[in-house]
Amino acid sequence: NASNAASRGAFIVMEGMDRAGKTTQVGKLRHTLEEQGHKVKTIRFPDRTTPMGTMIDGYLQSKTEMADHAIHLLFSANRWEKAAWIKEQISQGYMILCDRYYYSGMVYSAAKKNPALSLEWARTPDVGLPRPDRVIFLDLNAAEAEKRGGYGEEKYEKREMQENARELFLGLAGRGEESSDMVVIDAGHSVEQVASAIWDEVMKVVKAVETVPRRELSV
Ligand code: Z5A
Repeated sequence: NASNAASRGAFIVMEGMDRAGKTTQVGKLRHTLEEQGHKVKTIRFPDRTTPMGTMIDGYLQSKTEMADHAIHLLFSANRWEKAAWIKEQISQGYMILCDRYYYSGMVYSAAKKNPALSLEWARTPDVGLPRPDRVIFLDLNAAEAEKRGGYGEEKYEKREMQENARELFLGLAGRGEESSDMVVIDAGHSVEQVASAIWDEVMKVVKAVETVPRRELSV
């Protein structure tokens, strides 16, 4: 109802490629929002601290093997573990800044090009999760990302996987709910320039949530 909508926080997701600056920008955005008097909490996926997160961490570090569908469902379950918490914080008026969410879930699994694991299949287990008020996709090509320190040792940190994932991310701009939720920001500029472009978007959302109720992801 309108009174709940008036006091709720916004749910803002930062998405992007490896090294695009998601963590850096979540930190800066938190600072700016807090300076303006907002209550803020941050969260990141995968959340490697939970039992499911521990299994995901083992997989990403190539310590364990898992079927593509099984690891996909674990990433989704890891979000479901936090769904009630996210709803609760938003209803208490907290701005939630989330470093990666179901967009990464869809895109990295589909980027494996397993014919039995389409983008649409990959989205299904996340239906019903809290829907973001805005998803900021920090766009950076693989060559630029590599200049920021080269890839590490984790499973998906390979040029081909990153390029497939980027193409799929950009394609989400034309897909259903994602097309209205996602905004693409060029992450190839200075930290300050990117932060300023993000703030322009977030300002609009902070205003909009005063009248728009929280929603869930639908099919
Ligand atoms: N994954 C999945 O498959 N399914 C899922 O459902 C989910 C995730 C949720 C681990 O993610 C993997 O999980 C990931 C997707 C998959 N695999 N890949 N690739 P993660 O979030 O734990 O790891 P990450 O994305 O690789 O984090 P990251 O490398 O830390 O990236 P970042 O947060 O975007 O970047 P950063 O730490 O802010 O910055 C990286 C460096 O660049 C750092 O030295 C900064 O100082 C520098 N930087 C930042 N901004 C700039 C600018 N503007 N200019 C120059 N340098 C900059």
